Amino acid sequence: MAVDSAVMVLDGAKGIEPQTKKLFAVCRKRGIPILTFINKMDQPGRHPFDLLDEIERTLGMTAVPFNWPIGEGSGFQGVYDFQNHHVLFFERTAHNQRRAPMTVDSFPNARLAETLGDAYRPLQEEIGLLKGAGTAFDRTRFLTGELTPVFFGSALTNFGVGPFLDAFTQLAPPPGPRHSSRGAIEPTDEQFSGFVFKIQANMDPQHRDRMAFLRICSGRFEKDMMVHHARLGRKIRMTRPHRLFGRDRETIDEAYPGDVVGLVNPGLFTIGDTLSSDSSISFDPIPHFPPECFGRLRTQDISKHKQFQKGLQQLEEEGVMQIFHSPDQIRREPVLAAVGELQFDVVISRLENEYGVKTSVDRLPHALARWIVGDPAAIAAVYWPADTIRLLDRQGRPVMLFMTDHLLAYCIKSNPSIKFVLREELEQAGP
Ligand SMILES: Nc1nc2c(ncn2[C@@H]2O[C@H](COP(=O)(O)OP(=O)(O)O)[C@@H](O)[C@H]2O)c(=O)[nH]1
Ligand SMILES: [Mg+2]
Repeated sequence: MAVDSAVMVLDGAKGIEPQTKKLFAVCRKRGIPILTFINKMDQPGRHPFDLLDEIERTLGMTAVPFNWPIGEGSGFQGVYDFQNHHVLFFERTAHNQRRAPMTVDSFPNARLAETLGDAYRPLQEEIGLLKGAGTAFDRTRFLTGELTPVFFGSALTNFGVGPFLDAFTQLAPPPGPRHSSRGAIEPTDEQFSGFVFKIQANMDPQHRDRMAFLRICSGRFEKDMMVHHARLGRKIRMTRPHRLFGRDRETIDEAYPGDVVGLVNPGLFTIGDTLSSDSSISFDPIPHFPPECFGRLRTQDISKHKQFQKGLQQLEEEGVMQIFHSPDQIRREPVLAAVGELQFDVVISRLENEYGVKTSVDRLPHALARWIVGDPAAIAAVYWPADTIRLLDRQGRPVMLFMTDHLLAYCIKSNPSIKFVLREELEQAGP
């Protein structure tokens, strides 16, 4: 079943991590409902109240627990399920063997007290506190992303995952409409439409091909159908469509709204492309984050120049990072622009594993990038402060790196005749 909903997985010891916030921002922008799974309850972690509080404070979402952990770390005994009024027992031993759930309709409960021992009293108190706090589940607020149902469990030991997925299929809404140049496209619309939301190279080391992931928005997708490619302005044939699950892929004959289809990508697709049987449709662009981390990418393998360039181009097409170059030929190393620190490691390890090129990154202290738009003569005449770096993107458009908001604001103020824009603003304004 296809759904329009996201799962936020938190580490019970770490809570909200920087990448969680970024992904959350995407969901917020699109009003996608979020279910939360707090993982690793079998290990020492933070108190559940502390975690709920962090979700509410940092993400501004009401967090409503659907189950509640009993005991913590090595004393973790299971969860109390508020919906079904039963306790699911966690068993550390016995090859995942599960004890039958115990029905607990009300508290206090003598039988449960006896079963849980020392863990009973805190559970009873915490459930009392939750009842008192009185945040009830509200479907409307869930659908608008203002409220998230929260489930505690342990993925590694497959504890609480099944009940979570059951709740997910119950709660998550079916695929909704998507905004396009011609207004909302409903999943029930007859004309086929979809958009590319992800590209990945070398998914399968045996095939070494690039896969474009197409999300179907309306109509019926059929193998070998001819569709209009909005950005290229021409028709293409949908050959070799795949269904992907983890590392497995199988070819398919048809697909429906909400489904994701993998297309082997011979360089035809980029993220955000619209495919449709109606040539007048073009879906709104996919939002992306401005880069915040920059570094010069060095390689010692001079002999691998071709592989190095190919790797960089493919990783940039996937949206892993962006590549900038110096306008003069003195500094040859490209500058990587990434949304998070982790992406540098991804680039280095993928260049090595998939393209056979060893690299390293020298971090730059800069934190902001802006495209410079204006009369070329005016741009050439700008006096740039010493801490800025002048670069070009792949299309040869000028980009400046700044270390601080303060310095950027200063440059904007001293150069009223030119514009400092984000990539999104640049692309919305058209080429
Ligand atoms: N004890 C325990 N370890 C887990 C659980 N889920 C994942 N891990 C382990 O945690 C490590 C990091 O995985 P995880 O935090 O899920 O991935 P991340 O998304 O890259 O942070 C891996 O070694 C996993 O096997 C769990 O429920 N319990
Ligand atoms: Mg982790």
